[in-house]
Amino acid sequence: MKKVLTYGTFDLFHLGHVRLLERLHRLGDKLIVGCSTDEFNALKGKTSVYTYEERAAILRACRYVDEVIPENDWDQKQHDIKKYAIDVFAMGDDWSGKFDELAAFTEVYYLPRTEGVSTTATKNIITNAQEQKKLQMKNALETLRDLIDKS
Ligand code: C2G
Repeated sequence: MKKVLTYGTFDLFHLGHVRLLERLHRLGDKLIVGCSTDEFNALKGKTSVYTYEERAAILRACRYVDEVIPENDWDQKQHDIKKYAIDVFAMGDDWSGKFDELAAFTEVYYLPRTEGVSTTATKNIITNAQEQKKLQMKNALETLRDLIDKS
């Protein structure tokens, strides 16, 4: 059984995550995903909308994921590769070259990211929609105020 390992925050699960996990799933027979804990996210300088439990549950619901483990720190990869007898470690290529030292223990790949989608972009879409709504409400109130002044 060929086992594949990857890590990430996977907040606001989107098509970029799905496409990566699908390709990783195709690289072997079992895909294990190290999901960054909330504490490790803080170390990465990231805050996520969904908690670790929520992000891990969403990952477990993904057809391409066989097991989810917590990612607590930068240094657990080598240990996990041995513990789970990993054959392939892979990440999106925004990490290209960052984990080459793991080639001493397993195959290492960096797969092209899916362009045009990201957790940050998803957050911006929601923020922009909220700003748009506020503007519409403000305009409606001004129109109403004008009507009242004229009546
Ligand atoms: N990804 C992708 N395409 C996107 C967005 C993300 O292929 N449009 C990939 C990233 O390259 C990464 C994975 O999806 O391999 C998870 O991305 P993040 O949740 O942003 O994880 P990250 O913060 O990169 O954490 O120790 C490794 C870190 O935990 C990786």
